[in-house]
Amino acid sequence: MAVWLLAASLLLRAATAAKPPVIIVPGLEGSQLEAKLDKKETVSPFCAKKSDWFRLWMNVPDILFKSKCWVDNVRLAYNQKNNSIFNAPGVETRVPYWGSTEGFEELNPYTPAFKTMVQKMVSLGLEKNKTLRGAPYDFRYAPSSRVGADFILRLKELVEETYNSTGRRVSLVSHSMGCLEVLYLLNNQSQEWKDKYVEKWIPMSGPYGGAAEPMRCHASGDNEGFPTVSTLLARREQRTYETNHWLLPVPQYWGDAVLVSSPERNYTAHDLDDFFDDVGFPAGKWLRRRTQNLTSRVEAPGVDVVCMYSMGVPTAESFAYGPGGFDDVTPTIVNGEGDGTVNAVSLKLCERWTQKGAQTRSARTRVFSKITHTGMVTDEVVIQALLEELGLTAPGDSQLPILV
Ligand SMILES: *[C@@H]1O[C@H](CO)[C@@H](O)[C@H](O)[C@H]1NC(C)=O
Ligand SMILES: *[C@@H]1O[C@H](CO)[C@@H](O)[C@H](O)[C@H]1NC(C)=O
Ligand SMILES: *[C@@H]1O[C@H](CO)[C@@H](O)[C@H](O)[C@H]1NC(C)=O
Ligand SMILES: *[C@@H]1O[C@H](CO)[C@@H](O)[C@H](O)[C@H]1NC(C)=O
Ligand SMILES: *[C@@H]1O[C@H](CO)[C@@H](O)[C@H](O)[C@H]1NC(C)=O
Ligand SMILES: CC(=O)N[C@H]1CO[C@H](CO)[C@@H](O)[C@@H]1O
Repeated sequence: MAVWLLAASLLLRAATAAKPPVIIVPGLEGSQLEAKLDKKETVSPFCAKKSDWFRLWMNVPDILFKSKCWVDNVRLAYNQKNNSIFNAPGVETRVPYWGSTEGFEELNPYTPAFKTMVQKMVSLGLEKNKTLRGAPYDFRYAPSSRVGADFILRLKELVEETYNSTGRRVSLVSHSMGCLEVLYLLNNQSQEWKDKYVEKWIPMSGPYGGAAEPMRCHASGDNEGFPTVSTLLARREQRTYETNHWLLPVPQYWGDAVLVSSPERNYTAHDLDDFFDDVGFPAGKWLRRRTQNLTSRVEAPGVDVVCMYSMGVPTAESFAYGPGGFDDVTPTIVNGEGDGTVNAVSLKLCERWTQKGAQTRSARTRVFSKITHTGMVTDEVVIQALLEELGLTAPGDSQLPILV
């Protein structure tokens, strides 16, 4: 029996040694963030001025019961004069668990995210911190800022380091905005680099051409279901995220679709400057310019790619406002096709990588039905497909135990 087990475990090792290591890159609001405070002033006498490191994202009690303080800690500050973006005064932040999946398996003990996916990968022989790595990041910043650009550099180093330590090319798995981060990295590397280091990329639910939802965030705010947070307060936070500008609808793909309407005006993706003026946030014009050209061409990644996304979930595509303006109001939502968060027009853009001549390495898509945007990282069928694509299980193997 013991000999059997030993033989089996040696076999398993031999089998997994041959499998490429994996790096996971999560999406917007998908990594834990920590903060440390030393503030001169606060928005309310009940907010802490000073504190040691604590969990900022995702801290549900703070979001619910100290919303004002929380928003004033998590928001970014934009200086239009020198076009720079940074944390709110007196707030220092950090992203825990670099290189590991620890910081996004769950966002707090009640909000699991990549946990099931990671557990499956480990059960199939990947080893945490060795052949299974993670790239958590401060999702508020896009690569157009120093913080966001540093993340891209570190991600590149993590790919190289993982390749160096395993002797194998790396497979990248990304979700949602993580797909834009990886696309930005790959588009910025030489073909030699990609051929040397990257085995395969599996982007899941990528918003390649943006989404309609950020329009709502910038117009009136979205409290994302937190009942004690007013939309006005949520808007104060959401408008300042550099990434909520990166995720705006890209004009060349949205055409004349009306994204926001008011009794006075219809706004399409071509009218974003007027939109920002009219909703009372002119700085948005300059924030958008920072991020506008980062990934908007949706250039082929130049690595073997299997683009996964889902359709068939009603997805907000247009927000209608009444005569009361944009402050403290809830718009009427018109739904369209998509995954519940990202619109079809944007998800489907990766199809162009599969066209003849788009890239020399292989490109395919796998389209799922009626699985929500976040459901894509937890759904059993999707995870099974992912494990197959990573070469961790054979197609149709899901029901068989790996060993006895
Ligand atoms: C921009 O100005 C702010 C002060 O208003 C300063 O803290 C920041 O360092 C400046 N950024 C750059 C890149 O110069
Ligand atoms: C992996 O690394 C993280 C961060 O350094 C650490 O917290 C975690 O315990 C490590 N996990 C394993 C299984 O070694
Ligand atoms: C990986 O190894 C190469 C060649 O030895 C070296 O140049 C590079 O700096 C290493 N990269 C990392 C991130 O360790
Ligand atoms: C907005 O577009 C709709 C058609 O999509 C049109 O009926 C309406 O008159 C337009 N509103 C304004 C203010 O132009
Ligand atoms: C982005 O690219 C477009 C088209 O090439 C160009 O017209 C525009 O000036 C660029 N914007 C910025 C801010 O660089
Ligand atoms: C291959 C490539 O495009 N490299 C560029 C990546 O980005 C850095 C910094 O913006 C440039 O200096 C490189 O030329």
